[in-house]
Formats: sequence, structure tokens, C-alpha cells
Amino acid sequence: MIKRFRFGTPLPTESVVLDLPLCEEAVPFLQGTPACFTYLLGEDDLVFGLGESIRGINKRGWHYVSFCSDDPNHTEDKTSLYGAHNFLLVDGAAGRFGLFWDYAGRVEFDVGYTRRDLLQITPADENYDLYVITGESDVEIVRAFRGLIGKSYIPPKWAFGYGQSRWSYPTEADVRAVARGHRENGIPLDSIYLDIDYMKDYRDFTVDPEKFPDLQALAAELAQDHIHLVPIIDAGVKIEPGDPTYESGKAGGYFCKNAQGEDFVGAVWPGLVHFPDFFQKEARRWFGERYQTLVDQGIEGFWNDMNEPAIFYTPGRLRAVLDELSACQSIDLNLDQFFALKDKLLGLSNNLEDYRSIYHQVEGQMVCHEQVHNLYGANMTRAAGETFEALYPDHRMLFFSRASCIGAHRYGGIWYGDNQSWWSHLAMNLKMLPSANMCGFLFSGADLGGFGSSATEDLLLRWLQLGVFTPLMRNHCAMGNRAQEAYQFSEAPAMAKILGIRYGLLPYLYSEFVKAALADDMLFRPMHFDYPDDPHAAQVEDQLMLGEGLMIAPVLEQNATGRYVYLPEPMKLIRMRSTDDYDQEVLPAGHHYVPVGLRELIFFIRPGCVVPLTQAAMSVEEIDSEHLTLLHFVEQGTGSYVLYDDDGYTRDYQAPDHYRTLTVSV
Ligand code: MIG
Repeated sequence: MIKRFRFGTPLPTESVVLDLPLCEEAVPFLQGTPACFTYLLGEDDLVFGLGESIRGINKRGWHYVSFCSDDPNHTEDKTSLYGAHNFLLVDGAAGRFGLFWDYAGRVEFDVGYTRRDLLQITPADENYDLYVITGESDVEIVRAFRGLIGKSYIPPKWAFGYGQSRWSYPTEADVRAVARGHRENGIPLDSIYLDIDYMKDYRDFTVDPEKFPDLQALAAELAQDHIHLVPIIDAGVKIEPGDPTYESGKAGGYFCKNAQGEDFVGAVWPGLVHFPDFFQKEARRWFGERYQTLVDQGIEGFWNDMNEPAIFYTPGRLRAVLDELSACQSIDLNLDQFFALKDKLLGLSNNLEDYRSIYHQVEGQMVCHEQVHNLYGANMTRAAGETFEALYPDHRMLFFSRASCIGAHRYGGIWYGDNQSWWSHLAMNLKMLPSANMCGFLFSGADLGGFGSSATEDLLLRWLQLGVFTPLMRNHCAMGNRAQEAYQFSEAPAMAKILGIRYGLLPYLYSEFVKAALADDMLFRPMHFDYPDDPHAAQVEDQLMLGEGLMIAPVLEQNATGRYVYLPEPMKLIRMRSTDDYDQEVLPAGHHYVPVGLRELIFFIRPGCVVPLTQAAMSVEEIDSEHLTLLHFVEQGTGSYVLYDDDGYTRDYQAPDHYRTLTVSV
């Protein structure tokens, strides 16, 4: 059951798809006022949700701030990442309920940080809708919430293949070398990502004619090998007279304004830019149609970056700081002055004052960016998503974004931004998956191997072993670090086999993904969701339930040759080195130490469940989905599995001639 409460006069967010009547009664469970609601947590109460954020699956013990932030240091002391996902689920002795703050400004969620037993939610203003969702179980509450916010985005099937990315592969020759490196080493690959250097002067929707003289021919050549090129699109549009995106944006009045009503100016990679005002429907259509220039060259997927939006500086603020600096030349700085100056320099980027001086047109009224900050990136994804739905009703496109807000899950996926090649970030990747799923983001994943810092080969191997299961499976790495393509490592043969397992399991993974999307379910669930009465399951932070029949428990520690696993019920352990080299063992319920060699991955099958497996393949296109082996844990009676499959492109998932279900029984 969902109850909707309205406070003040909210701005439209379009995060939800159901128009529920407003409740006049008091908000259940919560104390306080719209300015700050509180809830007293019981000692063992669990709190889930908040999508893309740091720390545990159980969010207790920290405070989180919904404010889309471009911050590449995802350390434990941070409060915001790139997404803002205002959904919480309290599962406690005195109540089980979901809460959704449908509000696009800043919200602070203090989940037992100030006081261990106090949940305290403080939005920046008092104009918003609050939804309170109750149900018989956590699974049911999430399903009801997902029904409220609308169906999750489903990418084309090829997007479930392995992708290789780097900041950057700056030339056509570099891209060819990546394709060759994979194919020559027998490493599966479905996509190569183009980072900002493919553009001419970092101008959106341009291609540098020297580095990529014929993108269309390159895309066609790679397509022969079933490899897709996926270019990046940044939010800022370079101020460059003559540039078609700039000119058409200017002519349409599609850019964000400043308080004086002029086009707002910020600096990002292209130098000085204007930011598209994605809050205007017409501007979304304009920007969405700009992607066409790349689609015409054979591109079928994009990633949207810098859309918090990231702002390196604004010219006015930079000028002021430079003036202050030069004024300092004639004086002896004391330490206070030195630190003040240093802070000013560091504070140039993503400055709150700058966000306060951006204005959007929301349904005809000028609205200050700060009030709707969290919707900016979401509306960028929506620009592409809704335009493409109109242009190509029969063709799914790959989209994912860095910044996001609930609602954007209908138009695209997300990746978790600039993580590091750290073991702790491998664990963080796992913990974020179920939280993102609760908030509708099924198609998501982290940069495998880690973006910043240099990955070791064991870290990459272990990370790929988790990546086998994440819908977005992309290895991405920042410039300046050790090369991170699988073929660069002496363990390349083992990596190829691990990646092969992804393709072997893809019929199951794709089937579970689409089924979850269509039924408003989660693909990854905390163990507590499936075993609510098991007190041990509630504590598990490093294992996840996956779809109907699997539990995953990847190795997350360096130099470990195994790990402890908790089984709430007997399960079948599958230990795989490749799709045709694995062993199986039934383990009783309880705690186990499970050996897992560096070149092996493990997963578990639940009682009565069947999981189809096929052979490894070099691309999704080449997967043999006709000859399936059935992994199962069926000891008595029968077990069956309904395998969903479709053409991988069209959107009518449930039209009879577009999909099939195969019921396999043991
Ligand atoms: O300021 O395009 O998160 O994936 O490689 C950095 C360069 C901009 C941040 C993205 C990252 C990407 C990088 N971008």
C-alpha cells in the first residue's frame, strides 16, 4: 500500500508514474515536520536503500546527502556520490515501510550517525511529496515502490557483453589495437568505449577528423566482429560560433540562464561552455536529436558524463580568485591567509554558489538550479531516452549516465563513477548493486578493475569474477595508470576463461534481468530479503541473491585463496574455471570456508532451482542459446526454469513473436 503526502507546493519532478490521491492524515511511522522527520530505530532494525552511495548494504551508522556530486574520491568519509536516490526501506521491530522523498533538491539522511538509534531526514526545503509504502515483506515493498516509479530501462542484449574502456583510446589505431588484443588472445568483447578524446576540441557530437578520419567505416569494420563503439557525451556544450550544437542550442534558447537571464557560462573539458537546459521539453528533444549525427555513423550506444553538472570553474569566480592571488604578491601571507587562499582555489570546482546562479525553465517558470539540482543528469539521460523511443520505436539503445535521480531509471542505466583500483572498492561495487536495484537502476555496474590508481592482476581477476554477474560489465581505467585491458596481463588466459563464463551464463542473466525489469523486481537482493527470519542472513554484507536461483559470494580480499560463506539453507556450490571446467558440491546450511583459487569463480544454486548454461562465446551475437546444459540443485521431485529470451533489440518485450520462454525441467 502506498500513501502520498504533499507538503507546500512541490516543483514537478516526474519521478513517479502513478498519480495517487493525496492523504490528509498524519504521516505514519514518522515524527516531526516536513522540515525534518525522525524515526526511532530499534537495536536490530535494518535500513536499506539510498541507491548509489558509499558504505554498507545496511545503511545504518552513517549520514548520506542526496546531492549529485562530481567527486572522484569515494572514501568512507564521503556523504554524496553522483546519484541521488531518495528511497529508504526500514525493516524493524516496530514497523516495516518504505519512504520516498520525491524532491530534487538536497536531502540529508542521517541514519544513526548523530545518534545510533535515530533516523533523521532533512530536506533543504518543505515543498515536496513524500510516499510511505507498506507491505508484507521487503520484496513486496520494493515491488510496490518500483510500480510507483515505472518500469526500468532494458538495454539491447549486446550491452550485456563485456566492454573495454579507457580514458582514452585517442585514435582509430588505438581502438583497432584494443579489438585485436582481445580477439587475438581469445578474450570475449562486445564493445569499446570512446572517451572524450574522440571529439574535436571536446565539442559534443563532433568527431576529430585526424584521429578518427572515418568513424562510420571503423564502426562497420568492428561490427563485422560484433564489437560496438560507445562514445561518451558530456553535458557542457562548447561556446564555439559555427559549431552546430552550439548554434542550434543558442537559436532555440535551450541553454541554462544566469540571474540576469543570459546564458550561464562555466568551464569544463571543452573550455567555456553553456549547459543545455534539460528541464525544457523542447531542449530535451533538441539535444536528443543531436545524438543522431553519431547514430547515422553506426553508433548504437552512449554514456553520458559530467552531468551533475561538473563545473571546473566559472570565469567570474576564477577572476576574483586570481585578483586576490595577485593582491597577495605584495604582502607576507600568514598561515590563515594561506589556507584561506588555498581553499578558495580548491573551491573553484563544483561550487555551490555557482549552482545557485544557474536557472532553468521548469514549465514556464525560472527555477534556481539548487532547487532541482539532482534532476539535471537525470533529464540529460531522459533527453536521449525519450527522443530515441520516438525516433526508433523498434530499436533499443544503450545508455547509461553518471549523474542520476529516481525516474531516470526508465530511460537508461548508471555506472558508479570514478572508483579506484582498491580492494575496498570491489566490495563497495557489490554492496551498491542491491541498493541501486531497489531504486530502479537494474542496468548498472562499476568500472571493473577500478578507474583511478593502478590495478594489480589479481585485483582485476577477482573484480571480473564479480563483473561476470553485473549487468553492465565494463573495464574502465583513467589515464596515467597501468594499462588495464585483460590482454595486458600474464593472467590473460585465465581472464579470458572467466569472461567466457559471463557468456555461458548470459541466457540466464539476461532472462533474469528482463524478468526483473518487467515484474518490478530486484535482480540483486540482500540476503535478508530472501531469508527474513534468519538473523545471520541479516548481517551478510558480502554475498547477494541473484535472480531466482543464484547466490553469489565473490572473493573480495587480496591474497585470499578462499572465503567464508554463510548458507541459510543447503545449496549447491559451483566452482568454475571455465564454462566446461567446473565442479559441484552440495553444502549443508551453515558457515563454510570455501576454497576459491585465483582463477576460479564460485556461485551457489538454491534448492529446487535450475540454471541454464551454454558455451563461452566471443560476443553476445555468437552465443549458442539452443544447446543448454542445466546446472541444478534438484535432488527430489522436479525443478524447472522459465527462460526468457528475445531478439535483443525490439521493445515489445511481451509481444508473442518477439520472445520465447523455454520451460526446462529436471
Ligand atoms: O573529469 O572523460 O567519470 O569515466 O573517463 C573527468 C574523462 C571526466 C569522468 C568520468 C570518467 C571519464 C572521465 N570523466
